[in-house]
Amino acid sequence: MTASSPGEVKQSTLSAYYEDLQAYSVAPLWTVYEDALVSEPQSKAVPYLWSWKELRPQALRAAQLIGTDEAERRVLMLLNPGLKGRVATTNSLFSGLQIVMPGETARAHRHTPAAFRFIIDSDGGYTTVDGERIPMHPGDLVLTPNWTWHDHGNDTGNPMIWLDGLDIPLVQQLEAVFFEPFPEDVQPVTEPADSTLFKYGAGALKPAWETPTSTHSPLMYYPWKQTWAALQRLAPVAEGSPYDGVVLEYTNPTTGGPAFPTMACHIQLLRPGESTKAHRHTASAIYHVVEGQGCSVVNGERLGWEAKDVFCVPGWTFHEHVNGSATEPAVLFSFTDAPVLQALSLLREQPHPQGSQA
Ligand code: GTQ
Ligand code: FE2
Repeated sequence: MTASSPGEVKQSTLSAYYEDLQAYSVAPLWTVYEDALVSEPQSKAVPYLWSWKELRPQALRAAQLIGTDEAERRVLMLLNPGLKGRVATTNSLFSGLQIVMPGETARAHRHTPAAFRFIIDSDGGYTTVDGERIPMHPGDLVLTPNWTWHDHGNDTGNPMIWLDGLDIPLVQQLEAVFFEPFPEDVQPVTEPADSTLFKYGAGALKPAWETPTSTHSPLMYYPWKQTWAALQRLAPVAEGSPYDGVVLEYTNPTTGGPAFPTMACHIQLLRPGESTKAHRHTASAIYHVVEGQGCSVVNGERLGWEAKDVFCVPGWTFHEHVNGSATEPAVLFSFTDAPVLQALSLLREQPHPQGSQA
C-alpha cells in the first residue's frame, strides 16, 4: 500500500465536506460556477425543420382518430428534439399544427399563455375572441391574448389547418399558468362583426375616446389581404433589413410595440434571388413558410424549406435566409420572444463576423 499524497488527502476531505453539505440543502458554487455563468448562451434547443408534406397527412389522421369532443385541442405539437420531455419548440416558445374538421368546434376556454393562429389551409371558419367572431382565411393572423375567451369553429366543407404559436414554455417556467373552461361549449357572439378591425385596424387612425389599458394589442385580427398589400407595395421600393429582407412587424396599434408583451410577430418577403446576411440574437424564433422555396442556414446547418413548412432558430444561433427562386418571392411568417428579453435588458444582437456562414 502506498501512502496518500497531500493532494489526495485534500480531495477526499473536500468530497466528504461536499457530501456533508447535502444534508443542509447546500452546495458549493465554485464547482459549478462555469456551468451557471457561461460566457455566452448555449441553447439546448437545436435548429429543426418540420415538413408540411409529412405533417399534413398526420394531422388528417388525427382528425379520424380523435374528435374535438375528446381532445381539448387537436394539435400536433412541434417539439424540439433538443428539449426532450418539455412542451417546447424553442426554450421559450411553443408551436403546433391544429386541425378542425367540417362541422366541428373546439370548445371555449381561456388561459394565461398568450396565443395566435396563422391560418394555413381553410375556406373560412372562425375563432371567437371575447365575444367577437373573427374570420380565418389563409394568411390571416388571429390573436387570442392572455386570459381572453376563445373557441374555434369550422362551418365550411373542408378541413382547416393552422399554425398555433404560444408562450407556454415561458409561462410554465414562471409558474404562472392558469386555465379555465367556459361554462358552455361555445361562447355567445356579443360584438358586431369586424369591430376590432374597424376600431384598431384603420392604420394611423385610432379611437380617441379610449385610453388603452391592456399590455397586448387590442387588434385581434390582421387580415392577409392587408399584410400582402403592404409587402407588395414595399418590396419594389424598400431597401429592407440586411438580415431579413422586407420585414414588417404586426404591431399593437395603440403603442407601435409588439402584438403581445411576450411575443413579437413578423412577416418578411425575400425578393427573387435575395439572400440575407447572418446574425444572431438572444431571442429565439419560429418561422412558417407562407409561400416560395429556399433555405435558411442555422448554426452552419442548411434547412431547406418549401411552402407551409415550419422551422425554428434557437436563441443566440447564427442564421441567414436564402430565397431559392430567381423569379418568385419567398414569404416567411415568424414569431419570437424578443419583447421579453427587451423588457429585461437581455436582448442582444450580433452580426456574423464574416457577414454570412460558410
Ligand atoms: O387553440 O386554444 O396549440 O389552448 C395550445 C393550447 C392551441 C387553442 C394550442 C390551446 C390552443
Ligand atoms: Fe386555447
